[in-house]
Amino acid sequence: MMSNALSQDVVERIAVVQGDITQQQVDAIVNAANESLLGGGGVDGAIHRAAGPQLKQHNRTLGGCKTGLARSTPAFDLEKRGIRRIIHTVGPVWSDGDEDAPLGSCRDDVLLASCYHQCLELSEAEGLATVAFPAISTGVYGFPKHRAAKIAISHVLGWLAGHQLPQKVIFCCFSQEDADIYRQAIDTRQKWMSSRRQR
Ligand code: AR6
Repeated sequence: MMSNALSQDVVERIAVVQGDITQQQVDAIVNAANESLLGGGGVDGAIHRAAGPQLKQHNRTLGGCKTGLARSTPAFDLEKRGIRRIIHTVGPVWSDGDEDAPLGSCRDDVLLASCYHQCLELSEAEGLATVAFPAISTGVYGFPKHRAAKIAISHVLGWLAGHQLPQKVIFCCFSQEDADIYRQAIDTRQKWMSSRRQR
């Protein structure tokens, strides 16, 4: 998915912010949901509270969502804040593999990358220009944070290199520590890209 020809323009289409995803000024927010799509704790709980009870009522009609897939819904009460859609995706539960194994070598990596891919595809199909992602699977689902950030960044940059939409992707981290992990991963990626360009 990653292209060696990634340009600075693509890197400028991503941003890291620290905060509550329900407060972001974007067209769509991604929810780290569970397979029921009926709400839970963490970011899922925050999004359901902010969107209001209609979201749960609507999601009852969807019949759930498998791990690695995504579903788009209206944003209900969040529309007042300018958010048009909520894209619900179900990340993998980290299955205690070797967190230092090469990236992409375990099923959980593939499923997590699939979550990003599905959300980006839906964003493009729905004409959404700005999308905010939480750090999917890195809370209750226990995915190692650095590993998840590398997968998220690599996959999103790869997508943006080949697609006009979304125009901008925000990685919305709840804690400063998580935001630093993303910034460090982007920095490492940029250094790697410029070293390849100089060869
Ligand atoms: N805004 C942005 N990020 C947040 C927010 C928020 N308001 N609240 C938490 N986070 P988690 P998972 C961060 O556990 O690991 C739910 O119960 C949090 O700090 O929400 O994919 C679902 O129903 C962490 O970095 O999602 C599922 O059962 C990240 O969001 C299960 O948890 C993800 O943490 C999904 O687990």
